Amino acid sequence: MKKIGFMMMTLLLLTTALTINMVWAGDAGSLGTAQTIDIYDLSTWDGVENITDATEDNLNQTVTNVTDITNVWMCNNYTYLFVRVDVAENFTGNFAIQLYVEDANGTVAGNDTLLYTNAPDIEKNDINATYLFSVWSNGTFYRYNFSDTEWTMDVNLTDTAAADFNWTRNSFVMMINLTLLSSTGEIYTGNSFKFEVFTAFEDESGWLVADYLDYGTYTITGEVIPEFPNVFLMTMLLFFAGFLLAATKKLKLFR
Ligand SMILES: [Ca+2]
Ligand SMILES: [Ca+2]
Repeated sequence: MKKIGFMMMTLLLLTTALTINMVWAGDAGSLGTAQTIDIYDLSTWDGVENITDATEDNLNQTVTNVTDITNVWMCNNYTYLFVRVDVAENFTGNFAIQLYVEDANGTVAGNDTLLYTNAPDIEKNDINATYLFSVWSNGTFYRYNFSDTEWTMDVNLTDTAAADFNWTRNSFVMMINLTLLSSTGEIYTGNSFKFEVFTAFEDESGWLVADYLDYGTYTITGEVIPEFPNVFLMTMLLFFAGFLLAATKKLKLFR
């Protein structure tokens, strides 16, 4: 009897160990939290999970820790995806924060090409990225899509309500309308996509990738774009009202 107990205990421990180790190479983790963020208030991130990136793993060592990613946070509410990138030191100089994502609708294939490829140790993206959201320290914010053989700017997000960003010391926050993540413009709870976050820095040779968070997976969580259910509800109510009217007429309740 003792033997069986011991065997079961060993099996349980083995299973636990295997489960913990079942993270594929490159996969940094999974996120999915429904929460509304004020991009100007970091305390609104309380309770949101994040993924830790190694410190001092900057690919280009001439670049300071300004671009050394330490933590990546992600959550969504019914309209926006919120992304927060923490770095080791206060952002200064010319930098870029870049979010590569797969099509949240899962229909349009992307590519593993990077916009900035001249970093010494990285040539390719781990994921099949369809969209790239890039913000530069000069205030420009663009969405790119991968068409044919290259990344093409397709939406200028700089002065639109569809997206916004803010950075405070070493935390960078961006918000992106959920429809911008999907090739059909439609997105639902449970849709998931792989993402990667890169930081880039400009020196005399041009833009260089400085650090990246190897891919993670994000799952859209909570109620999404409530305009759709409301329209559905209104239609159903109208239909029901019409049905009631027809029924009462037929029953000659109205004379
Ligand atoms: Ca890092
Ligand atoms: Ca890294």
